[in-house]
Amino acid sequence: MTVPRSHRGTRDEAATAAARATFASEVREYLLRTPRQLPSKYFYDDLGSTLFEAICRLPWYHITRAESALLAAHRAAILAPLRRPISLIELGGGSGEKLAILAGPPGPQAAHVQLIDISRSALETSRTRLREMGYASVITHQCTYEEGLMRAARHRLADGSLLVLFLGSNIGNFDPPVARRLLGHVRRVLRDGDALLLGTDLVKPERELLIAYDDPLDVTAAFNRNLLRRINDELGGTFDLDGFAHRATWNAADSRVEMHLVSRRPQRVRVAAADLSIEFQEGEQIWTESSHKYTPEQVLENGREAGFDRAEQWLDERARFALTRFSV
Ligand code: AVI
Repeated sequence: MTVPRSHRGTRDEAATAAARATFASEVREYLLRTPRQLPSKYFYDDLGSTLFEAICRLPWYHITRAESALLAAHRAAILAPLRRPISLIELGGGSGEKLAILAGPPGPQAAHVQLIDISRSALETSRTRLREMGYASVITHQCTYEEGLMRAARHRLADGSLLVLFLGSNIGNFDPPVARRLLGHVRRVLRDGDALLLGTDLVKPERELLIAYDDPLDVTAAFNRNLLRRINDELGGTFDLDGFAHRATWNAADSRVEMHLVSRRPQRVRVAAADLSIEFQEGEQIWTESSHKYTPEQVLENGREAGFDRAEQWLDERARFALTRFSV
């Protein structure tokens, strides 16, 4: 059934209003926590996604380059065990650059591609790139990973195998128990002969970690503060962006880099759509992101706990990055 254009407009507006209401209620819930927090998934509006693309090109942020090099070097080995035709699902792929390395020339390697992301602009960029590479039909799901996985599993090709890509160390932005649950979710949509390809940033010297998340060009600081700008624009917030400093710290006990926004002075901030009025003390922090770092063994162990008993791992020893294929 085709939906008339006017009805589609109303449906899109309703979806946007619902997304905004969820954003407002999560901003309220997280800012009222102790310590104050904001969910990192809200970094990725159009400007946030563009700033993240810039971060990926910074000389101090090695994840993207290390992973792309591993994909290019081991593409044949990664794809070899998979039965053709291959159905591909990518979780949170950003601009689709890495999917392009794996699935691109000398000819489309996958017969069917689906992308899952909460960022509309990331989905569009990735879809355009794939179309240019000859992928006629690319299905996008703008939703959470769990919901997207269930929807996408229904659309896979009936024969051949399914490869789920979870790259860029996106797994690191989840707390370890949530990350393991997510791997379990992926495992449950896979059948015999399917696989998950997981990119994970590894533990490395603190100095290298900190400069990756607090770069001398202040791109990461802009990425972090953009969340406040987004709250101002979309939820009627009154954050003074100059009133908050970017801070990155290494939490060795929990093996994670944390990003915070630190109030430079006492100040009151209101967020109309979240019905909030908060008094910040000087030095008070909003915790905006955790980026967990693993050892190669921990990555394998997480996979085992999620129900994967076969794995192959490719490592970049210099950048300390792991690509792991978990097979069913
Ligand atoms: C998307 N994610 C894996 C990035 C990371 O490294 O945790 C997000 C990021 N935050 C600051 N720089 C990059």
